[in-house]
Amino acid sequence: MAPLDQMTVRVNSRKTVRSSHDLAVNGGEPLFAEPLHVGRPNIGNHAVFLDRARQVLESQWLSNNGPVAQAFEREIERFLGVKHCIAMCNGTIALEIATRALGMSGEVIVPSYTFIATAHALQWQAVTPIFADIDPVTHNLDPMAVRRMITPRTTGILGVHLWGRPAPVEALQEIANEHGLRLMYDASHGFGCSHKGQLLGSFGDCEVFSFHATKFFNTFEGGAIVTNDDALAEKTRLMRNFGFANYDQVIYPGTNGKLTEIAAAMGLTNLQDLDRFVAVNWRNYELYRKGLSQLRGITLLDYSETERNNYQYIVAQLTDDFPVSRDRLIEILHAENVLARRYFWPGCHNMEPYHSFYPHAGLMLPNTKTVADRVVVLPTGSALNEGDVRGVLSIVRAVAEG
Ligand code: T4K
Repeated sequence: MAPLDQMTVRVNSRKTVRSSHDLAVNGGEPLFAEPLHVGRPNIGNHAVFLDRARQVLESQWLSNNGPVAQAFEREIERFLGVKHCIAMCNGTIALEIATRALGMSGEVIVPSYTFIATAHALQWQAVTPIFADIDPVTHNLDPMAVRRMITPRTTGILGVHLWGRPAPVEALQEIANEHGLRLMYDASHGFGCSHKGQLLGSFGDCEVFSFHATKFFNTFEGGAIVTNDDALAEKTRLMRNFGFANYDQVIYPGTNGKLTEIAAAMGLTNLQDLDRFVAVNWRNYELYRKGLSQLRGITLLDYSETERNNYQYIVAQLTDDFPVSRDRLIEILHAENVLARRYFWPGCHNMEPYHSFYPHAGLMLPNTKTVADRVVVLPTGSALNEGDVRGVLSIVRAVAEG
């Protein structure tokens, strides 16, 4: 097989990209006939899912912690090696319920460089998100920055395992212990990823997953709180179901965070295909890694070779010697039907209502700005084949080589 940089890509049979002259942004048709998305769902065996869906329909039991949702929870507990999984209708509600169940109030320290739901979940619980800066290498919370943001009103830390790479769990636990803070993790990106050999899910007081369609592992929409704390598990189960303690007795102002049976059926099905999803993501990641390593001005965020990873995000970063700006690269890729994303630009602190609340928050977040201005997330997942990845690389190479 020809080395990557010598391959001619024919994704759209009428077009190849060998140099910047071939780019659609300069006129002409896109390399890809159909859009390549960041976030195309990984979907397990259709026949297996349809069989489960038929059983759900025949059972006439569709929701309210039904047998499929319960089976799904037990499978997640087994897979993650955690005592309790409380499945939810999505990751955002799971974050809100966890925030409330942990008794977080006042201020909670959180990265600004994350999906907006992390901050919004706190805000919806009338908790003020206080944005701390990240480490520019790991993209995760910088423990020193967390320390700087602690005030007498701080009650907790909400860390994020961004891109599925573990937050600095030991350092954050130390800070939490020192200051008597609650510690939870937004593990939305981290399903199937490990830290020192232990799958994410057991760190802090609890961890929260998103099983949204665009995640490595999905239940259409869904999420979960996972914890080893029996009392917290009981409390969050209560909160998930309106505060019903039993058939007709309500003991808490709960909400509705339940996962449907059909969503759980999707989850059970996709769990059976996790290894395949990882294998495809890893193949794509390796192709991107090799292809981008040959180019000037662009690097790929790497995943530890000694840990388990889901390789869900292909995170490229531009350096100053890349010939065009990050936004121009995105424009060029979009013209070729490669819908690359600038996650998580411009940082939560620059979005509303946070920007109006703290217009000067950016002064404490220099690394957040640097990283948010340089990142380009490229498509991957089971919807892409090798030729697609090579096609994306041919575009980036044409831009990099001018
Ligand atoms: N915390 C973190 C750190 C998160 O990343 C997220 C979610 C949450 C919390 C909240 O969890 P959930 O409440 O969502 O369970 C997407 C997702 O909607 C969002 O779930 C995710 N993070 C975020 C990182 O990405 P958008 O607005 O950037 O993209 P979206 O949803 O428009 O989808 C991207 C592309 O994927 C689409 O243009 C097309 C494709 N797509 C999408 C869907 C839904 C498909 O091909 N099929 C589909 O079914 O937010």
